Amino acid sequence: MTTFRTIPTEPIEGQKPGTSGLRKKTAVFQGHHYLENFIQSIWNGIGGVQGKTLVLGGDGRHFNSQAAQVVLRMAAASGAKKVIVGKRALLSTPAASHLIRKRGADGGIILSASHNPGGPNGDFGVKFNSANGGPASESVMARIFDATKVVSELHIAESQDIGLRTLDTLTLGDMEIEIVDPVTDYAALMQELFDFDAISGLFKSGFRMRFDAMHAVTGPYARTILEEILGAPPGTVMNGLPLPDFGEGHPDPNPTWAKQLWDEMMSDSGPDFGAASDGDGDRNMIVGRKAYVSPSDSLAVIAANATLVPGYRDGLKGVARSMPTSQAVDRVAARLGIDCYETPTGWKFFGNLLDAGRATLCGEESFGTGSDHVREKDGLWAVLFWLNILAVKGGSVAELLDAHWAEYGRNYYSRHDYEAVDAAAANGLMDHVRGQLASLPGQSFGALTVETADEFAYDDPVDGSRSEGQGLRIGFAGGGRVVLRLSGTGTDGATLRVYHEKVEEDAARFNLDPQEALADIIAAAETIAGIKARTGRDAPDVIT
Ligand code: G16
Repeated sequence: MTTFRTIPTEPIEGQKPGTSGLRKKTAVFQGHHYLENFIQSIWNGIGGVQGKTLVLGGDGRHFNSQAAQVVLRMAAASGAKKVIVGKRALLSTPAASHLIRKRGADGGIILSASHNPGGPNGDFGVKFNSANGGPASESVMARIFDATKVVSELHIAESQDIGLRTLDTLTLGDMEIEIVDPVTDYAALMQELFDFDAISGLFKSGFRMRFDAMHAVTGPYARTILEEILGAPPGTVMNGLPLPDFGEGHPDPNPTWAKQLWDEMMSDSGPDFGAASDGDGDRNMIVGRKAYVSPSDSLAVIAANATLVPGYRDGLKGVARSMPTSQAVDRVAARLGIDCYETPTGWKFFGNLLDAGRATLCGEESFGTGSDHVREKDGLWAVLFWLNILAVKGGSVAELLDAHWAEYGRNYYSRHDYEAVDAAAANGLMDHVRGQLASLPGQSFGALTVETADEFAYDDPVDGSRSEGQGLRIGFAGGGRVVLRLSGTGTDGATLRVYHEKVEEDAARFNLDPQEALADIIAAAETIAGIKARTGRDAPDVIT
């Protein structure tokens, strides 16, 4: 017999969701009523969960299991009909999105702080996804935030251990809990979209790959799909065991944090293909032997070759990219004669375009790529897309990139991150640049002349909503750009992101180091923003 309790509570300040849900230090989430207040506010903000079916899972980081128990006890106490939960409370973000859609659920809770470090001293996070399987829209998140400011009581079932270790169907009060294998449905979806015979053939021919799961949630997915189903040799997946602290690593798939993979790929005897995914499995990094593929180029290559892949054989309805993402995909869209949408940073902005059938592929410079198969970015999906293209076309990653640039030109691109900067200094820097926007056009910085300067605002073409303050952008004659924005996912001070892009049409200059190719754009950004003086940093913490 389950007992339900109503407990008085007080609003807790600062529960404002960022780019992707609420992210805080794990210890903050473990504080008195912190998690409970936020979950209750989700229920209150979405009009309750009475009679609803939800999906629940997380990336396995420290506090994942305990938090999942709290969510289940609070869903039951508020009258939810059913929760479908991954075994051991694990689900990658794209797998959760798929499950919400496949089962026609009303939404889902994903316990993850994505690529942020985990463990008792790391970060924890809670995301709420809507019935379309995607991150809840800005307006829903605003209602949830409003609810955090007035929450006064918590409804929760009495503490108990709800075993999530075996596939089973349980009840908690009147609520059904269905425990599912986290991998099965997702693997079946991948099998529908990609030519698994061609990819197996590639592995049989001796093609060597390394996939770095970074001790995060994609380990079991990658082992099942790459090694068991597609026949890649055992050991193809490295760091495949999910650990609560990600092996003390930073589960962010980029050249800095996936260093072990990076070093292997940059050696003469490296594997043919390398890839990595993040904490919750929605990001990806693609790298060939001595050939790094920037996320923006990856999106462009996928778009240009999409019809080689069974799930996309009929062509693309349109593509979308976040504003700071390079314009390489725009060139492909122009050639294909399809629309290309420019949205603010945050996967939630793609949802309407995907639902309305205006875009098939979406991507972000922050190592996110995906399509209308789910409503989240999808790390392993991108890896399989590349494998499928390579299996059909033959050749190496470097050759594929060279051929792409030869056809479309190259958009050199690099993002510089300054992490944990003093928040007042970071805001001061943004204000300083904002103050110059009106006077920048016409000014020259070395050989570069500013043509446009503004603060990006997005008018959603589907629902007409407007999102302002989405990044400062400065455009130079010839197509180069600098974009500056503050991250909405960090938990320490402020993270300044400076994005640089330059268009190169001269084939003799397609193989430069991006930092060298972008040197004049980087210098102009420094002159305009005074980054070193204002952040007190000599160099970025992370360059991607
Ligand atoms: C989240 C969002 C992405 C966004 C990224 C970086 O990714 O889902 O859409 O591009 O954060 O955001 P910011 O620049 O504000 O830090 P993830 O993988 O962390 O969920």
